[in-house]
Amino acid sequence: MAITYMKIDIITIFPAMFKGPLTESLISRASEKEILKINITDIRFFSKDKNKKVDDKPFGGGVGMVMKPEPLYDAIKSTGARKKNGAYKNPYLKPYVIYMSPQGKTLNNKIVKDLAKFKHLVIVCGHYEGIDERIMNYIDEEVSIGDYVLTGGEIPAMVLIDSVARMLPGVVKEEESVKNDSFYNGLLDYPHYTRPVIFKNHRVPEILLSGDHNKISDWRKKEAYKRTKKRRPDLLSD
Ligand code: 21W
Repeated sequence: MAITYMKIDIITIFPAMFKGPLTESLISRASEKEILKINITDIRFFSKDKNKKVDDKPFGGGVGMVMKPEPLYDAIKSTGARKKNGAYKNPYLKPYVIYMSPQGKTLNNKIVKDLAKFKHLVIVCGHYEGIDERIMNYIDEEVSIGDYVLTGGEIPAMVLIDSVARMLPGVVKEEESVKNDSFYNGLLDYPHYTRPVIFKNHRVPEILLSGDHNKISDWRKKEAYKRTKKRRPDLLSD
C-alpha cells in the first residue's frame, strides 16, 4: 500500500529542545497513530571537525557566527532531500526542504494547509546569525513565524510542526474543530461558555441555553463577524 503518513525530518544543533513538545499532546498522538513520523537529526553528528564544530566566523567580518555548510549539507542529504526543483511525477512526494528563517514568508494558515499536502518535510533550524548562503541551493522555502526576534529556528519549527500536524486527517478528534477554527474560514472564533450559568454575577447569553440550534448557529456567526470586524478588520478586507 502507498504511504499515507507524513514524515518530518528536523535538522538542528539542539535536538533536546524538541523532546517535550513532541512527546506531549497532540503531536505525540499523531505519532502513536502513525499519521506522523518525526525524525530528529543532530547536525553535530555530521561534523568532521575534531571538536565537532558546526559554526565559523563570517567572511567579511562582523558579529556572530555562521553555520558551516558541510555538516548542514550532509545532514540535509541524509534525509533523502536533493537539490531543489527536482523532477517528481507527484510533486508532493518530493522531500520538501524548509528553512526556518527571519527572512522567510510569514507563516499563515494558507501556508500551513499547503505544507500539509507534502508526504515528507525536512525542516532546517538555524542558529547564530544563520546558515552559509550556499545552502539555499537545497532549500525549497523559507518560513518565518512573525516579526519578532528569537534566538534560533527551533521554536519556530515546533510552531510549524504543530500547525501542520493538526491538519492531518485523524490528528484532531473532531474534524469540525479544524474547519471551524479561527482563520480556517477567515474569521475569528465566536465566544465560548460552559457551566456554571452564573459566574461572579456574569451570565451566559440566554440564547445558548435556548436549545434552538438554528438561532445559536446564527448568533455564533454574528459574534464571529462582530469580533473580526472590531479586532482584525484586515481579515475581512482581503
Ligand atoms: C534572529 C538569527 C535574527 C539572525 C542583520 C544582520 C527562524 C526566527 C528564526 C535569528 C538574526 C523565525 C542581524 C521569527 C525569528 C531565527 C534567529 C539576525 C541580526 N541583522 N521567525 N544581523 N523570528 N531567529 N541578526 O527570529 O532563526 S524563523
